[in-house]
Amino acid sequence: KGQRGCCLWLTGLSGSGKSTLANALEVALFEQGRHTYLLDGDNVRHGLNKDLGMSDADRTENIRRVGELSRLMVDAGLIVISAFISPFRADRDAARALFAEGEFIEVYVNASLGKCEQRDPKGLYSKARAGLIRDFTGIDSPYEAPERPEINVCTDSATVEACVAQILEYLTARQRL
Ligand code: GGZ
Repeated sequence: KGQRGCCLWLTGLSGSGKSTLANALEVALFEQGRHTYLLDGDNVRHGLNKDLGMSDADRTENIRRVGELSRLMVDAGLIVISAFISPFRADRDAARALFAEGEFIEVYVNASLGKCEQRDPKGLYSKARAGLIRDFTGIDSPYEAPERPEINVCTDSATVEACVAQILEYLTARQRL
């Protein structure tokens, strides 16, 4: 029962905690005996999408391909965790449209720009502020926050463990675990 695939789509600013949460979530799901796959910029932008940059059009194409790839992996029965900034609402909605009802679970990794910039784990915000990186999300490229995400995790205030628990509870309540 419940061994169906689904796509947990993590959207949020750079430094919001998508990767940290995605990794912790993968461990928790593994402990539940579920087969998962984590898609993120690190394994997609160096291979499948290495022809794409950070322009609006390239981000749209990045998300379109990742949506299609997630769809195929969910067909194979996996729980796919797709962790991309995915700044445009229309692109996330187009990915959602590839899935059956309940299969696409939008998780807003909700952290204020101020906190993300404070953390700046890779020093990218300071480079963007200095004009060394252009089209940086939140600085000179937009982020359209989800209006009705299935799950909203506040990584400003909640621990990683609490955010993982919140997502597992959602999956359990929807009989996805
Ligand atoms: C935003 C950028 C940029 C620009 C490089 N804007 O936090 P990170 O470092 O590790 O992850 C970010 C990643 C963004 O790739 P995505 O595929 O998630 O973006 S999108 O969904 O918009 O297609 C960030 C780094 O790449 N990075 N330049 N200009 N983030």
